[in-house]
Amino acid sequence: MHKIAEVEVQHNIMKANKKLADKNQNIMDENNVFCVDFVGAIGSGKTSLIEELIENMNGSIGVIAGDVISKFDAGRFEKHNVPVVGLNTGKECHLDAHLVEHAIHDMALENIDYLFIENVGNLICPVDFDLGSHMRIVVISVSEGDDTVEKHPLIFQSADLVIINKIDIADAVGADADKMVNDVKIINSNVKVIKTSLKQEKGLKEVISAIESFKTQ
Ligand SMILES: Nc1nc2c(ncn2[C@@H]2O[C@H](COP(=O)(O)OP(=O)(O)OP(=O)(O)O)[C@@H](O)[C@H]2O)c(=O)[nH]1
Ligand SMILES: [Mg+2]
Repeated sequence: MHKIAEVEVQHNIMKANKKLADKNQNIMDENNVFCVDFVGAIGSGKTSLIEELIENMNGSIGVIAGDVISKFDAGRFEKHNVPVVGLNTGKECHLDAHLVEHAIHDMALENIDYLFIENVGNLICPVDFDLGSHMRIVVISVSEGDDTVEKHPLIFQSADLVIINKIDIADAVGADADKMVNDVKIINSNVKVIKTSLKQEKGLKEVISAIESFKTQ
């Protein structure tokens, strides 16, 4: 009995979240804003990637920086002179559509072309929580180990683009980045996978083209 009740509550939460996510996407569509949700492992390079995109993409970008308690990432984005809304989740390990709804009210959507949302670093909790974004990018790095994809298949099923970052240190950590690419393809054969080194500026142009072409699809 206890288990059935749990399943029902979870089902209702997901239904309510999806309704709010659809509402968020409508607001973004009305303002011609293309929204990307960046999820991925802790420390894999989500903030670094968004910082590079801010500096190198055409179009104006606003950022929602999700974090558990700190304001570190929001502070990093502010240094690039873009509008930033910080979102603290407290004990929660992911953003949800309700939190994002509050953040988009604080963002001047009419002044931006792209809204980038950095989710809390985690490969498990964000899987089912649609935020209303048009595209989800999953960022992992070789330093999590080259079995990361096999261990966390669900997040890769939800991805529109997968980035395997820090290839500059693959040998040092004994990781095979090509194995990680193959593992993603087994889980989600249609998704594009790009290997990057944000430290050595490798793969960034490919990421920008992938976002731009997804936007025009
Ligand atoms: N060697 C190497 N280090 C990188 C690369 N990209 C990012 N880093 C470093 O990895 C660390 C974490 O990068 P962040 O961009 O803060 O990662 P994050 O995913 O935003 O981290 P959280 O928000 O804490 O989950 C920083 O010290 C970066 O300088 C890369 O391509 N190669
Ligand atoms: Mg970050």
